[in-house]
Amino acid sequence: MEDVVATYLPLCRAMPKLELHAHLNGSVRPATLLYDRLSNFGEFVNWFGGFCRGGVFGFVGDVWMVGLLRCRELARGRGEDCTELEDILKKERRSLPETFKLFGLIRILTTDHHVITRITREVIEDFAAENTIYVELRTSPKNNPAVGMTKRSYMEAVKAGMDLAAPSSPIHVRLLPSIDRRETTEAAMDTVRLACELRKEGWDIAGIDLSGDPAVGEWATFAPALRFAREQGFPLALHCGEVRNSDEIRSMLAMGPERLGHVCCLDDYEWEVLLASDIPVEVCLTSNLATQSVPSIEKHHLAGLHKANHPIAICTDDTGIFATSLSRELALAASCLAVKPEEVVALARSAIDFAFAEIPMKQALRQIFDTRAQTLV
Ligand code: 6MZ
Repeated sequence: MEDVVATYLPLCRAMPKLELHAHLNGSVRPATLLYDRLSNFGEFVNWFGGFCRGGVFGFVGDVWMVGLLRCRELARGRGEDCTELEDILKKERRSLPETFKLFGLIRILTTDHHVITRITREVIEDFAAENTIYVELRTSPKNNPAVGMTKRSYMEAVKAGMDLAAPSSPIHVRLLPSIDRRETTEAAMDTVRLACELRKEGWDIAGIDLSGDPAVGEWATFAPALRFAREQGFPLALHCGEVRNSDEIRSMLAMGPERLGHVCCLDDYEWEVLLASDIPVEVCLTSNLATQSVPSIEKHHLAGLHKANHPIAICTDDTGIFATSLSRELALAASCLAVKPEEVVALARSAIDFAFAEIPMKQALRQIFDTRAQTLV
């Protein structure tokens, strides 16, 4: 399989792409989490360049560096956690509970506003570097009184990272605030209220996501916030069926969200309802394999969705923790489906149809996509 993936990779790297399912903290560079020498040196050069240029750049560089030093302090102060983090990161496959343990460990290192700004910038730069032209970046706004963080200040730190990345990264980035399944109804409502406020202030909020450990939380807890989000005009992207939970899967299908993520563990009836619904599915192959939500790539439901002509978008989920990229996910999908190069391009292009964007933005994306893809196949 890897040989076949390799044959598709050059095309998939060169192709313009859209990412519709990427979690900020799951897409963090492992080098940034673990602070290897290269990354520190790169950051130093970055800072020094800014310092020498002086003015605003110097100031931004200084702020950055202070954040970085505090980060290192965090990593050093939690040596034990970092070792565990490194060990879990090294594994090619890990169960869902282990994956969520990993998210908890990452969270310990990414509490600071400066770190959130830095990882946002890096994640955007990484997507832009592989020719991604549009990304809907999800993240759950977090309160953390210990560092004076509120859900709003968390989102402002994310926005600062977007602004820093913007001059060097030709990519359209939009935000999808996430409701975390661990949250109470009130906390989930707070996230939707914040999304409303930010949108009113002119932020580009694409919609609302529901994510988090699928073993935690009840549909009845977050459904009111999802309904409220919908009343406010936000499209919904729900993580669905990462584990067997028939009541929840059926409630989600009945709600008819604008997109569903994963849909790995549906029974025959739910599968039929999904196919009849035409709800686009965000397919995250490496993630599903790594977390053992599917038994093997050969048994992944991507082939079934494709055969049924069901709308799909190939996505990464968490590039950092699953050591993947959007190019690789598309190459993997192309290998599974054994499609021709022009069909791979069509698959990537079809994500425009399922983006949470208005018609003019979709038209602009099609134009950019077609201009950049015309010489490829
Ligand atoms: C469910 C996931 C996920 O929000 O802190 N997250 N939720 N299933 C998945 N597939 C394996 N991958 C990521 O990003 C990290 C958070 O995104 C959710 C989890 O809640 C994780 O803690 P943010 O930026």
